[in-house]
Amino acid sequence: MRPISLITGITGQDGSILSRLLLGKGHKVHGIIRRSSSFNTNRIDDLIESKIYDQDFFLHYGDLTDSGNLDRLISEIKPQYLFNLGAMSHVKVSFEVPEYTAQVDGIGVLRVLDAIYKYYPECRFYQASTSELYGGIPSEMPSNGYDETSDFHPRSPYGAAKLYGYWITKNYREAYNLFASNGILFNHTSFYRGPTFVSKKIVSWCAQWYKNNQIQPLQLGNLNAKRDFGHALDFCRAMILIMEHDRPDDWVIATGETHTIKEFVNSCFDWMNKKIEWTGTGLDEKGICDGKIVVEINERYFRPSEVELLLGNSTKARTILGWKPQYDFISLVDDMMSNEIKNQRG
Ligand code: NAP
Ligand code: G4F
Repeated sequence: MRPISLITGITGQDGSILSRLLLGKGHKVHGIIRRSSSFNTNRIDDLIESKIYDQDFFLHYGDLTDSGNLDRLISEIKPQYLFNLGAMSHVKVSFEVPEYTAQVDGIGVLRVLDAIYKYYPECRFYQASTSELYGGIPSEMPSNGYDETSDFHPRSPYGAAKLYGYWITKNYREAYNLFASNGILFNHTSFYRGPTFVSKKIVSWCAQWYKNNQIQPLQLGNLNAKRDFGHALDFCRAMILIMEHDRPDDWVIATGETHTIKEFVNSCFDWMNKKIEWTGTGLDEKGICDGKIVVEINERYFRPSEVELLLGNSTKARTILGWKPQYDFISLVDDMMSNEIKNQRG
């Protein structure tokens, strides 16, 4: 019998990458998509248009705010693996829709777990937990980076909602003996990243500027925040290892390197063989290239409370699961820049 997986958030960056990895391992893959007034399946359209659609790859309408729908899907599909990737995943936006974020990213996790408990407790459950749980206050970060034993201090409605998701996952594991694991993943990105996340925003601006340097300067917020940036393909491989492990647990997945947003910009310019120079401070800071302003600061991208510094320590996953990333920071930027330029040309 082929394994059956169900993915919430299948239309997102990770859902679209994970689907392909699972199909490649022989799984039948089911996904939950939201009804939208315009198409939201662009990352999986090739699968929908292929001959595996409705054979090995299935889509169902649903929403993490609708427990009746989740109950029905889980009781009918009876998945061996459920990857809960669906979320309102934008940290800045969560300050504007905090209650909705709590409903989807917090209570939504409970809805899925409770449906599994009631209708198919054999199902293994993966929760998309996040480094945003830690809060990234530099004085609070352990010197080797955050690991599974570090304290939490969420700094956004998104982080607080995800904290509930983390704990309810652990609680259903302890209370009901479900196979329920948390992957505490640090920032991972790719060509498939949503356009409003900083890595994709920088890469897509650079690819346009590479073709036509008449475009308006890139507007960014806090250039000094540091992130442990990894490649989404490496991180989705980790999700599968977490689910295939012999027992449920909590796992930090991170590269172990941290870089400022400014370093990300610099690396993209290096990739284009261009030199960017920085002048000014605060809101007046600017990036200059070939005598022109290419980067400006816009305070609309600042957050009411910022996560300044994230560095992960994934020793446990590396030792026990045998996971290790194949991409480092430079090869990540190279992969994103080359794919972006190829795509914009094409
Ligand atoms: P993403 O690209 O923003 O995808 C989010 C997915 O969730 C989309 O498919 C979205 O559907 C779906 N979704 C949103 N609201 C929903 C709702 N109410 N009901 C059902 N589905 C809903 O995010 P991602 O980068 O792939 O991340 C996947 C998961 O990992 C998220 O839970 C995120 O919070 C978490 N995470 C991400 C990172 C990272 O760096 N990427 C790190 C740690 C944790 P639409 O396409 O219709 O909007
Ligand atoms: O790209 P970001 O919006 O990602 P952030 O906040 O790290 O969150 C992502 O990673 C988390 C895991 O660490 C996930 F849980 C979450 O779902 C999401 O995938 O911002 C990164 C940093 C922030 O410090 C932000 O203030 O970049 C800074 N930044 C500077 N200028 C900007 C911008 N962020 C965005 N989105 N847009 C800017 O113009």
